[in-house]
Amino acid sequence: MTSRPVIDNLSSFWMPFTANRQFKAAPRLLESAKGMYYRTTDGREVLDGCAGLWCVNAGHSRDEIVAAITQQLNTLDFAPTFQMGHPLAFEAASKVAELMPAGLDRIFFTNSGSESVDTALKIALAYHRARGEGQRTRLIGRERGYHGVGFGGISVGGIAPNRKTYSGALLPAVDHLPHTHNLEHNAFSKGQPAWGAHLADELERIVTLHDASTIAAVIVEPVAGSTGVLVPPQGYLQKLRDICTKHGILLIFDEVITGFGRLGKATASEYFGVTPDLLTMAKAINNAAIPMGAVAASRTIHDTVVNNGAPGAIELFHGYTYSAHPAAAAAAVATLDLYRRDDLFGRAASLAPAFEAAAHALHDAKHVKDVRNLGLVAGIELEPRDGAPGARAYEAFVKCFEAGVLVRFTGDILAFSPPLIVSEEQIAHIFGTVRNVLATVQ
Ligand code: PXG
Ligand code: PLP
Repeated sequence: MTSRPVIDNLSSFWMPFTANRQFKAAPRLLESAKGMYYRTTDGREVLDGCAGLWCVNAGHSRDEIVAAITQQLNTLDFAPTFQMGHPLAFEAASKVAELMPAGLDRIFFTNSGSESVDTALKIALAYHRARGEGQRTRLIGRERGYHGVGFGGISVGGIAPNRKTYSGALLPAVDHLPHTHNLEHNAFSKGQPAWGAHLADELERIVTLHDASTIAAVIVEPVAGSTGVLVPPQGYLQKLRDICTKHGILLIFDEVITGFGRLGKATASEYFGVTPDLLTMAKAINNAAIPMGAVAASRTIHDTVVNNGAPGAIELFHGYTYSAHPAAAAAAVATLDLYRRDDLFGRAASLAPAFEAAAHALHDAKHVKDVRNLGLVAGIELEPRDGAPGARAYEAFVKCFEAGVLVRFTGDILAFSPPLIVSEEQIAHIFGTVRNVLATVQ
């Protein structure tokens, strides 16, 4: 049963990334959440197979995080961080820095992944300018990349519908690497596909075309999430790293989804053993309890920019009213403590084989043309319905929700990214429900 609205007017809220008319004709409303479960407004429990939007890695409404936020709001609700500070901002930054790859220990706070991406792109330009290479302004993204919805993010992003309407106003100096999705070679890969590292060599072609001296940075998601879970081919990320290093180009890993345990390590960088120069994060940084994002910059980048400023002058003209908001910072400190106390990244790593097996058990389920996975993230790609791309996955998504399991879909791909507290039984239940639902999907 689709839930009935408990309020009678759904029209004022213009919903993000939503088919508004379709949704409002048959809404799905969540009222509360605890641990692995949402509760709908009509009183049904729904198992969260996607950690909200890939963000609630410690599970919902965790007491420790709620208490920290509540106490913080009662103590210091807001404090400016422009030419002022508050202790928790510094504590949160130190705690985030501890989890970052070695050397990336300078943390700039934002309020979302989109802001983190724009911030990282701007830091890249500031760095090159500070070291006397201000002509390096070109940014390289990748087809099918998702880097949020700011003008910077959609410019380097590679999801066509997110760009089309705004195409006349995108950043002028951008190019894109090819994506790495290829079912002919890589269908049903478990973990990293064997084929495709050579696609990183396309960066050499782009560098030759524009000349290295004009290129500021390359930005990629280590595992592309939003586009439908694309796992990097073996060796691919290291090749990108090597080419960037060779040409003095900064490498940015957008870890908004992969950060904080999704792959069983604090970062994808740690998981793959490849260190970027800048790393963007958001979402699970504070279990999504309060909006927050951040950019980790290498010491070199930070020091180059900061030491280049005149004494007493602002070094980086950038920041948000809510950068390091006290409630968000309190949530981050409590969340990072919880991840450590409960070893949730280790838990994700130890669950990954069972998760992989449960996902790949659907290789012969109806409509399935690919299953792919890494850590606690998986994608199941469906054969699109003739003439109606996306309709089949949408039907599967709605039926899963009605059957008590929340999954995410994009195009005809179902995506799975449960909170890291998920149990093996719950993993089996998620994929078992999907199998049953797919059998009934047109
Ligand atoms: N970069 C990456 C890699 C992301 O995954 C963003 C930037 C933007 O973050 P904000 O906080 O501005 O949304 C993201 C966000 C989905 C989905 O359905 C994915 C995201 C957000 C919402 C939905 O796949 N990723
Ligand atoms: N627009 C106006 C008129 C503002 O005054 C400000 C901030 O002071 C902003 C936008 C930016 O808002 P934020 O700092 O929350 O990103």
